[in-house]
Amino acid sequence: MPNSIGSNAGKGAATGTRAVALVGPAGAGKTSLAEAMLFASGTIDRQGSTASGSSVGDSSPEARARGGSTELNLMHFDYLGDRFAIIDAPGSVGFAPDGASAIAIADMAIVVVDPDPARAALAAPSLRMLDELGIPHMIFVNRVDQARGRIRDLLSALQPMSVSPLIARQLPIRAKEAGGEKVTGFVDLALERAFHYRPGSSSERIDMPSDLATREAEARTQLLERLADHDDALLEQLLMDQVPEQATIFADLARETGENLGVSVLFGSASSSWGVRRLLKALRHEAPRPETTAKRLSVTDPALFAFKINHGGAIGRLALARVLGGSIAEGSELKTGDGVATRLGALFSIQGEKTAKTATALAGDIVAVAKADEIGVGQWLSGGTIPPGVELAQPARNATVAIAPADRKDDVRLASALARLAEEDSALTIEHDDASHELRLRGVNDEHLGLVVARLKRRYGVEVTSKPCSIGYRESIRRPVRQHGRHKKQSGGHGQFGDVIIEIRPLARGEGFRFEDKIHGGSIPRQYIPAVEAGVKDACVKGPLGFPVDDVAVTLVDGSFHSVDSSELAFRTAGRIAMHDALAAAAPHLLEPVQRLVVVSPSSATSKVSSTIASRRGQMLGMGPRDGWPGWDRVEALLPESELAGLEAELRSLSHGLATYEADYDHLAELNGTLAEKVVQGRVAEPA
Ligand SMILES: Nc1nc2c(ncn2[C@@H]2O[C@H](COP(=O)(O)OP(=O)(O)OP(=O)(O)O)[C@@H](O)[C@H]2O)c(=O)[nH]1
Ligand SMILES: [Mg+2]
Repeated sequence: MPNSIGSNAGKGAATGTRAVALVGPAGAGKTSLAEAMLFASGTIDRQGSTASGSSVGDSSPEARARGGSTELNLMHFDYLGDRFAIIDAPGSVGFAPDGASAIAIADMAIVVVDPDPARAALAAPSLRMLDELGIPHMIFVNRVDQARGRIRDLLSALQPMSVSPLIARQLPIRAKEAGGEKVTGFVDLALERAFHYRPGSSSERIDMPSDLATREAEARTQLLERLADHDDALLEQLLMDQVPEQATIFADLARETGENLGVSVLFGSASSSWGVRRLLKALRHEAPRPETTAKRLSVTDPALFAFKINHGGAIGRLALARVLGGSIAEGSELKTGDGVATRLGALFSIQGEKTAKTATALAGDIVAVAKADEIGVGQWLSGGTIPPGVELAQPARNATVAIAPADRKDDVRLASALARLAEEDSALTIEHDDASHELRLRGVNDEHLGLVVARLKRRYGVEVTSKPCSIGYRESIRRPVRQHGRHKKQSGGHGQFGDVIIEIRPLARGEGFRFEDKIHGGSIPRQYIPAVEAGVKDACVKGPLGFPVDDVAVTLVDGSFHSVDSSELAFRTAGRIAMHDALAAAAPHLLEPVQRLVVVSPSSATSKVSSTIASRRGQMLGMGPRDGWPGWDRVEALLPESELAGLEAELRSLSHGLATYEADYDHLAELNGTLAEKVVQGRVAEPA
């Protein structure tokens, strides 16, 4: 049945659903490849495209509008009796964290890359992540319909990014055409067969092109020698000049992938359906089975791993999860690692935006679980032993924005909508800033926060205004001052009288606020002294430049009182007046927060990174190779917080989208001159 969700019945039961994650740089063609796989397997009867908005994946209005994935896509297909789940992860940095937990529990991954060797570096983060998590993977070089460079050069550029050796599985067949050469087919080096691409259908077997004979023999020898590194019997055969069995080669290839000994490289074109059936066959024979993954993740009893919470569909809150170690049914009693018991609600299988009810989930299946409010992201649930936790790197959250509902009536709705969005989006956090009273969203980058705002509006009907978060400026003083402050009011009946003399002086950076009382001889009765301190602090909330005051010592040295009219309130007011005037006379100056910044980038971009840091008033602390990342550097610097605005986008644009940073508050530093004047003027212009 076209466009429907295949049933589990009778299929996959023997082998279990294998989950294959599609990862790699933004726009490489992952969602297109998923579509091509659904089409090649006969799951859909027409191949849609992400560009025209007709693909099974990227069905959310946000993804359609962007022309690229904004969230994880899940699909299923059956191919020649084997069942597969596709986990199509967004490549764009702002949305990539949405796929991270799901990738971690996949049986294997396919890194989809562009054929241009100049863009090879874009695959580094994906290859790195898979190696670190120990997830078996292959590489699919997409867009060979447009390839101009040599696949060999691409492989040489990719190899340093991979721990295991790359294994070229195919050789391109090229034909001359106007303006250069074009890939028209491939030689399968394991099968020793040549194929000619036919757009939209399976490739046609052709005779081995005679001009390729030498190249083919060379490339096949390379392939076999690679395999012989881990197969002594094969090595012996090669040394004796014997031709190995096809079955040996395929078994070895499966072992290379399954045990992370080598990374097979296949190529094709997702949008033209080239090489997709070849890839599916490789998956059938070589993708590790869910039992292997259960072992990798130390799963011993039937268990469910929740990798995402979804509020976006019609059914309400759904926990998206993978079943490993056995089957699980609707109504099963399971426990979380904390011992909380939960009864599973209805189970659904997923095909893009469509869901269909299913009673049982078999080992390997990916399902959505309804009414499971106890299930959170990253949790295992099981009736038996709970498997160990899955460790994931936290995404760097480099963007913040202050938001407010456009309509005050939406205050409550905004809070509940944000809670849901944050639950489903692990990279989003919501903060209330006490000093500025701002409601802040923190996320990966501006693009990510833009998506959050778009989702708020579409899903929950809440429109918000957003503005940059205010910077935590402060102020201090430069010189000591002695100041008299008096509050005196005579308005019939009781009057008010408070009179103080204070001395203030600057403290070293970071010492904060200090108050000392040096009253002798009772010029101010003891019970009023805390009120004076409170008044002094009142004046520090907003100093003469408009910001909280820091690093100042205040000594109360003298004063006078009135036996009837003095009160705590009167002394508090006198303290405030004295401090207010003292600060204004003590040469106030501005302090700005400075962050400690760590940038990682490909070495080719490092010098540009340093000049960007310098042009943003940064101070370099150090530069050197990034640990464990050949060809990458790590730059450490101090940078004023106000200079972080737009840094993320600038770093990406100068590094093909690869450089990222992490920043943390370090200290406050003096800010003078025109920059300081601008900040103070801006503060004066702000509404009170
Ligand atoms: N010429 C050509 N274009 C392709 C091919 N595969 C995909 N495209 C186009 O490349 C663009 C991006 O494809 P997607 O499948 O959305 O890329 P993606 O990897 O899913 O991107 P993200 O979701 O943003 O990470 C679309 O316009 C596709 O039509 C291909 O083999 N050849
Ligand atoms: Mg995509």
